[in-house]
Amino acid sequence: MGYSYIAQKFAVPENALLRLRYRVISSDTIYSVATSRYFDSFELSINRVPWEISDAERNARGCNNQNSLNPSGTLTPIGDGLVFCGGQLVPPSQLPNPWNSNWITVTLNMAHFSGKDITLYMAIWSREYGPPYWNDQAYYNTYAYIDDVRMGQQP
Ligand SMILES: [Ca+2]
Repeated sequence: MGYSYIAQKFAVPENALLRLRYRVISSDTIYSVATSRYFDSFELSINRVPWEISDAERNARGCNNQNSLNPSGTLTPIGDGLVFCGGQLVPPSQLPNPWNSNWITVTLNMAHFSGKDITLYMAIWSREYGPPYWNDQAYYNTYAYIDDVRMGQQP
């Protein structure tokens, strides 16, 4: 229960592109529409530790919207904070729902951070709010793989 994360601080070159591959595996839901609560998520953030990210920020990033979860392609963060969420949105009545995102490649356009030292956080959350710890109560597991993290220059 709770979260775990990895983080690294590094200098961002001018006009850098940060590319990585990720794969989220979950039997739980990221969010319950009925209770407006978050459960299991994969979260990538810049310069903000996982425990300081608010649900309002998650909502703003579409973490409660299946169409915004598990993004691929290029994202362009324009400030500190949450960049995106991974996970699945499933009605609690359908849990457990074994699922995985397959490998997804995402590229972050880091132009906003050119020449700065930043810290990149990648976190997995498994939230609970009270017993019984099953169904929509965070019983089911979630984890993620990260691979091929690399930084390149825009052409
Ligand atoms: Ca869980």
